[in-house]
Amino acid sequence: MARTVKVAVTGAAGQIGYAILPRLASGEVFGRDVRISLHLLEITPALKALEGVVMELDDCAFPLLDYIVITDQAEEAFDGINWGLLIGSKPRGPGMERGDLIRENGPIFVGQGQALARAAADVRVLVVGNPANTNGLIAMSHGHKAGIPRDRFHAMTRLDQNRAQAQLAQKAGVQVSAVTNMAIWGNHSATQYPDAENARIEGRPAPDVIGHHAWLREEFIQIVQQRGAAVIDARGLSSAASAANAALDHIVSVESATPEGDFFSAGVYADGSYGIDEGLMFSFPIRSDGQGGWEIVQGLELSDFARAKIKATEDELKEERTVIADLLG
Ligand code: NAX
Repeated sequence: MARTVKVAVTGAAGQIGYAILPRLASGEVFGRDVRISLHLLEITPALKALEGVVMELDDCAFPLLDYIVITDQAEEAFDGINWGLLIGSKPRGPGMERGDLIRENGPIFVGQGQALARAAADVRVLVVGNPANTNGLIAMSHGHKAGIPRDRFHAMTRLDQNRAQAQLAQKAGVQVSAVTNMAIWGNHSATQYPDAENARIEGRPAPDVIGHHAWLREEFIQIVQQRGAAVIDARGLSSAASAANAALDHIVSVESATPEGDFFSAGVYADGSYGIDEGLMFSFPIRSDGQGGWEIVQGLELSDFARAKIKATEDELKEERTVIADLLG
C-alpha cells in the first residue's frame, strides 16, 4: 500500500453523505492501492444518526478503509486531511428566500474555512452545500487569509455538467461518453449557463450534430437549470446519488490529467478570465495537469447569446457576494 488519503466529509449523516461514503470507502476514487481514512463532521444532534452510518460502513468490511473519525468539531474533522468535501449545510426552509439561505449558511463556511487553515496544510476543498459558489467564496477567503492557496478551493458544478452531458447524449442518441467539452458557466443555480455551443459530440460541435438550434438555446438550458427542482418534484427529496457521484467525478478530474482537448467544469476563483469580475467563485471550463495544478481554459468562443447568459449568472453571483460581504475574510 503506497499511501493513505484522508478525506473529510461534512454533513456526513445527510442524504449526500449516505450516498458518497460507501463509494469513497470502496477505493473507486483514489485507486485500489490507496488506503482511505474518513473524517466525518456533523452537528451535535446528528451524531447519533452518523453513528448508524458508521456501523453500516463497518458492516461493508471495506478492505481499504483505514479508520473513521466522527466529530462535531470542524478542526478535529479537518486534521491533516487531503480532501475536504464541504457538503453539510442547512436546507432551505418553507418561505425562505435565496438571500435568507445565504445568510443562514454563510457563517458555517467562515468557521470551516478558518478550521481548514488551522488543521490541514495540504488540502483540496470541494464545496457542495448550497449556495455552493458563495459558500465556497466564504470558505476560500478565510482559508486563503490563513495560508491555503486560493486554487485549492472549488465549488461543485460537476452535477450540472453531468446533467448537461446526459441531456445532449439523449438528444443526439449517442453514449454519454461521446459528449465532451461541457462547460458550465457561473453559478450553481437556475442562472447557470450550460454551454452547448462549445460542447462536442463524437469530436464534432454539438450544434452541428444536434441541428436543432432552438432546442439548444431554450429547452436544453432550461432542463439543466431546472433539473434539481424537477428531481425534488418527482422524488420529494433533492438530488443525492447524482450529487455524490458528481463530487467523486470532480475529485477524479482534479487528481488526473484532463484528456487532450477536453475540459471539465468547476466553480473556481475568478481571475479576470473572460472578463468575469475578479473575486467571484465562478464556474469555468478547467483543465487539470494531474499533478495538483489546473487552469481555466482560455480562448473559447462565446456568442452574443452566450455572453448575455454569462452576464446574468455573473450578476447573480455579484449580488450574492454583496449579501455576505461582511462574512468574507
Ligand atoms: P441533508 O439535509 O440531507 O444533509 C445535510 C447535513 O448537513 C445534515 O445531516 C445536517 O445535520 C448537516 N449540517 C448542517 N449544518 C452543518 C454544519 N455546520 N456542519 C456539519 N454538518 C452540518 O442535505 P443533502 O441532501 O445531503 O444536501 C447537502 C447540501 O448539498 C445542501 O446544501 C444541498 O442544497 C446541496 N446540494 C448541492 C448540489 C451541487 O451541485 N452543488 C447538488 C445537490 C444538493 O442539492
